[in-house]
Amino acid sequence: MTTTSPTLAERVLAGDPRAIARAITLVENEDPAGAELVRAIFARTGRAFLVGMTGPPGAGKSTLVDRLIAELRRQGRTVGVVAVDPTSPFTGGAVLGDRLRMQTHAADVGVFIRSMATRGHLGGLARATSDAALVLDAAGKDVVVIETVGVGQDEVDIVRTADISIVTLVPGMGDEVQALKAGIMEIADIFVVNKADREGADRLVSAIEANLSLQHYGDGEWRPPILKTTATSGSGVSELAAAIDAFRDHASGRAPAHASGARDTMAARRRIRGEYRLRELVARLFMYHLERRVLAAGELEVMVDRIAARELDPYTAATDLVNRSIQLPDDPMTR
Ligand SMILES: Nc1nc2c(ncn2[C@@H]2O[C@H](COP(=O)(O)OP(=O)(O)OP(=O)(O)O)[C@@H](O)[C@H]2O)c(=O)[nH]1
Ligand SMILES: [Mg+2]
Repeated sequence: MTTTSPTLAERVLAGDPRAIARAITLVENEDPAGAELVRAIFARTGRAFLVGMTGPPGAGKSTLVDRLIAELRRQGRTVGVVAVDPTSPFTGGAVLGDRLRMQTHAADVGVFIRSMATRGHLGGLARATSDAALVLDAAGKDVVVIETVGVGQDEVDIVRTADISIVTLVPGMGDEVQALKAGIMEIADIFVVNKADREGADRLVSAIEANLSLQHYGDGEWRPPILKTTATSGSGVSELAAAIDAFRDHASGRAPAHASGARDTMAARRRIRGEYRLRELVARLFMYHLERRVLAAGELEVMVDRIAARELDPYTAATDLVNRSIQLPDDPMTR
């Protein structure tokens, strides 16, 4: 038996909280050691159920997640949380807010909570949250919750990150709900109307319902339920946990009358996710290769300037870059 100390990957797999924290920092910083770590743990992932929680700023997502953690813990399940906070690079406040809001679970070894800043880089965010979720999955967390503020593309990103997408809305936007972006209607597996203690919750439920009734749901297809919650009191949270499980059973084909090959199966989603990550990574590695091995220093910037000045069109520029990287006689990618 060797006496070498366990590697970071081994410590993550053993569920060591300090190793989990370190590993997430590595992937968040796009450190090469983070890529190394993902390689080492990847085969041991895929067991956790990934829950995406999205919605407008201040909808009560973190408060709801805090209650959901309590419910899942009561059922004996371990939980990891990645809370993404796009405002923190500017204010630094909300990350702390997330910690405080979910602090109830700080002493519980069955719970690991991590806030992440987006640094205004959406592609990086999707990658970092996916990798952080992988770390928590490898560490043995049964459920991994990913909280993101819904702003534009983020809703699409969460579909690429999670097994289920929960869209949290609040009363007060009821009248505008018909203007809800089609994107949100399409990605939601469960609608949550939080702050149900406030005036207008039922109106919002009706508005979402009206919107859903315009969609066509095939035989055995999942129709997103609309749940009312009051995160501050915990009301409706056990129903939310039950709805998550019902979706999971449905998506993993355990529920009856489910059409195979449907878009809402977990396997189909995970496959799409894998493809997206592969394509995204290849694009990133290719750019990395171009910038480091093909182009002279500053050459890309010059191209960008010329495009901005309308001297060069982006199609010609991109084709030129691809051709040059392929035609290099000593191309390190093809050696
Ligand atoms: N009245 C009422 N207030 C709530 C409810 N849920 C959350 N809040 C309050 O709403 C505020 C925002 O809650 P958060 O949980 O931080 O909301 P969030 O969606 O995570 O916010 P961001 O992450 O900053 O987008 C807090 O002051 C909560 O106490 C609710 O059900 N009813
Ligand atoms: Mg929050």
